[in-house]
Amino acid sequence: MAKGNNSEYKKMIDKHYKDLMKHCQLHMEQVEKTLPEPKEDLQALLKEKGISRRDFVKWTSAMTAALMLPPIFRPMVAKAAENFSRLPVVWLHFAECTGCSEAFLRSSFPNVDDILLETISLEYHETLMAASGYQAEQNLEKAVKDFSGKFICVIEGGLPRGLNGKYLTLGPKGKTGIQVAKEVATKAAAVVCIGSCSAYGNIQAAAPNPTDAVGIKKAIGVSTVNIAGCPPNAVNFTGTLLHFLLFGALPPLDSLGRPLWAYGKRIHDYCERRPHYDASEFVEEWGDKGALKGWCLYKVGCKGPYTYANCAKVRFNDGISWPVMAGHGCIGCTEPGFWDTMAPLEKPLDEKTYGGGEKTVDKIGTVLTGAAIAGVAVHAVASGARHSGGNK
Ligand code: FSX
Ligand code: SF4
Ligand code: F3S
Repeated sequence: MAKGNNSEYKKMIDKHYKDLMKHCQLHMEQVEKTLPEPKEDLQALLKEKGISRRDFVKWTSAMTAALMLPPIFRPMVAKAAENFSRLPVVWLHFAECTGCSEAFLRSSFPNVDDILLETISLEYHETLMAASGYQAEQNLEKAVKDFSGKFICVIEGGLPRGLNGKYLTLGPKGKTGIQVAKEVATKAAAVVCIGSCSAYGNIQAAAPNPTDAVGIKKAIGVSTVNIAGCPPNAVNFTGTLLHFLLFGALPPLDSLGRPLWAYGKRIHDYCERRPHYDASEFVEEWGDKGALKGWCLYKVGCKGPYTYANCAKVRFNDGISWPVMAGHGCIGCTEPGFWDTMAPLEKPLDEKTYGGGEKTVDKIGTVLTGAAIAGVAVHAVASGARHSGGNK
């Protein structure tokens, strides 16, 4: 690029981030005026849990970078974290295993993300609340009325459409999941699908899908942001809510409704076993010499080359490990329909259908990753003007 063009480009980027910062500041002032006072004092809670100021600063830097924002946004990310407990959340459960809630809540050594989740202002959460029956239903109605247009509707689980939705009924009036989802989601500021079940139907929707289960968007036609994974990573959820607190909108999404900052690259792109893949060093069967040496799991079914997610980067259980590190290939749990499309889970995909094999796999991956990167570039230019969210 010529020198003149370079400085034009720099000017354009500087202006973009200046505008974005202004937008962020205005929005955060609005948050302080319109949303309830924080229910928790984050700094006090961090201290109580043994997280130092230094660790918190490190976390805000990492989160700012993960959200693809320049370092000047770090203090704003810290502020948004302090405002986390202002955001009213209604958390619904439909057809699923509740593994998503479990994954988020079972942390023996909580990090900042886990503590943020502890502070979340849950107006309604069937697994955690004490109320049941009519009282629970009243709580839900009250939360939706009191915070209409302001609350985040978080949904775990897909919706069965068979028998007019009657495969899944809830509450004392026996409403179908579809009815409840419509009543609540249409009044929310944003709908966040936690897990591949609410995002795409997942295990309930696996062939032969006897209840005609589908994801929320397909079932009721609302835009959703999909924190895919079975279960997904808590970091991808907290980051998405922080983005909402910073800008009043969801982050840029890929064509499947997944935030690009978390799902913009393949498992295969970040994987620590990748040098072995490149050197054609494969585990041929479980427990062989290659397995002991930590070689690539492609030949025992790893679907990392076809799967978009940041598991290798953020890991699970306080950053301790992730599936491939633990010795099993990725089964593609962030992709729609993976129980069917990625099967058999412990064998490579059919070469004829998917163009598998060591060389073609990488070619396909590079093309897909190129598309994801193009999406990010568009965000850098367009997001200042258009902070709308949801997969349309
Ligand atoms: Fe689904 Fe979550 Fe898998 Fe389970 O709620 S994404 S079956 S971990 O629990 O929805
Ligand atoms: Fe890692 Fe799987 Fe890719 Fe091998 S095929 S490098 S194990 S993601
Ligand atoms: Fe799922 Fe693969 Fe990550 S199975 S948890 S996307 S490594």
